[in-house]
Amino acid sequence: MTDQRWYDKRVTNEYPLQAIQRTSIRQEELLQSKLVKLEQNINVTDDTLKEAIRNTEFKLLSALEVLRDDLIGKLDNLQKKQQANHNELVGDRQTCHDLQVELIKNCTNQVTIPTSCKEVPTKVSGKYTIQLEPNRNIPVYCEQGVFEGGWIVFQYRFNGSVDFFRNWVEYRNGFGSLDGEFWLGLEFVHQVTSSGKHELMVELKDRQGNYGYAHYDEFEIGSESEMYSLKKLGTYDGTAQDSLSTYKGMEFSTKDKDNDNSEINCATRHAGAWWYRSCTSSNLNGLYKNEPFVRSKGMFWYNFKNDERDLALTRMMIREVK
Ligand SMILES: [Ca+2]
Repeated sequence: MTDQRWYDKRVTNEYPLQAIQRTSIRQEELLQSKLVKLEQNINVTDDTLKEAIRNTEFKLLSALEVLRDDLIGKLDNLQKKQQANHNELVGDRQTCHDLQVELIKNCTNQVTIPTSCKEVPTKVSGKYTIQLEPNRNIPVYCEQGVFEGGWIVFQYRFNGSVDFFRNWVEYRNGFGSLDGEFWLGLEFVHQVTSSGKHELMVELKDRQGNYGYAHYDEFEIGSESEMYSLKKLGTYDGTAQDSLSTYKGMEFSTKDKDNDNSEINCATRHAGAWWYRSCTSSNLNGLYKNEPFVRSKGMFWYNFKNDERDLALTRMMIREVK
C-alpha cells in the first residue's frame, strides 16, 4: 500500500469517529441544556408554588384576621347589649322597687284608720272603722251631718226592732246592728270617754214629732269595776231640758245587776237599764212603744215635756273635745 492510500484510509477511518464524538458532545450539550431548562422550570414551578402557598397563607391569615375582628366586634356588641340589658334590668328593678315603696306608702296611707268619727275625713254619716288603740279596730256608726258631725253614736232607737230589756253582759258588750237599732256597749263607751275629754249629745223625738236635744259638754263613764258609773257629766245646754244631771255619779244598773239606791230593782221597774238612783226621770233604754201603756216602763225623758211620754226616737252619741 502506498502512503497516500494509507493516509486516505486512515482519514476515512478516523472521520466517522470524530463525527460520532462531535454528535455525542452536541447531544450531551443538548441534554445538558434541557436539564438546565428543566431545572429552571422546576425552580420556576417551585417558586410559583411557594408564591401560591404564601399568597394562600396570606389570604387565609387575612381572612382569619377579618373573621377574628368580626367575631371580636360581635362579641363586643353582645357584651354591650348584655351590659345595656343588665343596666335596663337594674333600672327596671329600681323602678319596681320604687313602685313597691310607693304602693306600700299609698296602702299605708289608705289603711290609716281614724281614731274617732271626728277624724273621719268625709261628711257622710254611716258605718266606719275607728282604731281605739293599735291593732284594735272597732266598727261604729258616725253621725257626720248634725251638730258639725264627728259623733260616735252609741245608742240608737227608732223602730222598736231590737229588744233593749237586756242583762248586764249584753249592756257591757253591746247588741243590735249598726244598720238598725243598737247599743254599742258600756265597755266601749268607757274606754273611749276615759281616753280623753268627750261631750255627750242626746237627741229625742216624741210620737207627735216634737224634736229636742240635750247636750253636755263633758261625759265619761267609769270602768266595769266602777259599775260603769256616770263619772263625769258637764254643763247642759239644749232644747230637751236636762233629765240626766241628777244621776251623775250613779252606777249603771240592769235587771240582773241592781246598783241603784232604791229598795226595789229600778231596772225591772222601768223595764230598762240606766244610771238609776231611786229611780229616774230618764229611761231611754225602756220599752219601745210601751203598749199597753204602763207608767214608767217606756222610753222617756221627763223634763222634755214634763211627762213620761213614749218617745219614738232616741239617739245618744259622743264626740271627743280638743
Ligand atoms: Ca235597788
